[in-house]
Amino acid sequence: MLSQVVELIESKRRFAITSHIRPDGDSLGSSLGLYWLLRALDKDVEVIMRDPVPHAYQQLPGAHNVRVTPVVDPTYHAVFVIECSDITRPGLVDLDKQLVVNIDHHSTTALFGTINWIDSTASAVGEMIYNLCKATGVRVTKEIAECVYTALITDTGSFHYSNTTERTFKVASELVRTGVKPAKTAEAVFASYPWSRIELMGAVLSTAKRDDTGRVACLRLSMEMQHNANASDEDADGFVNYPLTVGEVEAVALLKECEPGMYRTSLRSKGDVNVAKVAEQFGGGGHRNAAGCTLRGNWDETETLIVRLLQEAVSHARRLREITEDTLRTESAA
Ligand SMILES: [Mn+2]
Repeated sequence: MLSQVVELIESKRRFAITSHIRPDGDSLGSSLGLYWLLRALDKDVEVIMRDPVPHAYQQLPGAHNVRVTPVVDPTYHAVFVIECSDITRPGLVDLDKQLVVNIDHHSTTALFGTINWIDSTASAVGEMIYNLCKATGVRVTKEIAECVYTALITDTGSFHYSNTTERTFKVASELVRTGVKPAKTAEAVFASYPWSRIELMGAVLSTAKRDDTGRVACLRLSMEMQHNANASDEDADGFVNYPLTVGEVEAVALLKECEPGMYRTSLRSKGDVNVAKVAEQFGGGGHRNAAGCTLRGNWDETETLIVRLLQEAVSHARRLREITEDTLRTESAA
């Protein structure tokens, strides 16, 4: 919990920070935000990642200091692991030999750390890093603010998703007061794509299909499409959200072929439709409205299966809604 993290920071001095493979806005924004926080306390600290910083986040303060390595150096007092579901997610050899501090806002995380600070009410780990500034008495500098703000806008979909709360806006407001320029940061993050993304988007969106109800949609991304577009893995980030921009669509799956017969599957939904429950059936996890898992089989049978499970999730949410409405009607009639 938070008090243990504060105590550890106060009592030790040599730290590393890491996050999952293919780091995103929250993992990098939070890691670098924590980096600047620890620097402000005169600690020895470095950010280590297995994968390089994607283009969209290279403007973050400290991004050029991220050390890309597949192995953890054995001389740290503790390693902070940011938003990882388990200890293998950073993809770092010998991480399990370190004193690990697990910091996450996903309630599905395994409690793999010696210290586990999990806050599922936080919109992003970035929000937790902001709270850590307050708890350690570190002033929120412009560097910290830019890192945390990037974490917030990426994990909340620019304040669109259901994890956006009053507190998210309060934190964002203070970050802007500290000197963050929202338009400039948004442009750096969201208008930095290569053309290969447009080509890949065309191929992926051409596979879009809806079920008979119009409430469940599915997209495919094959290895061949990725190869033809000369696209990187991160080029497809966010594609899964496009079908949700259609009013009736309540749940979406994007099947990404990572080897023949194996699909890294992203699930998204609106409102009460719980896709984390669907992902968990296949050893995956996430939030109610955003989750992921790995599926195996041929394209058609895998798509049929996931569409059926999403249809069930949509019907389940509808039934719950009807029961609640009935109860409310009965209560108001009584
Ligand atoms: Mn996150």
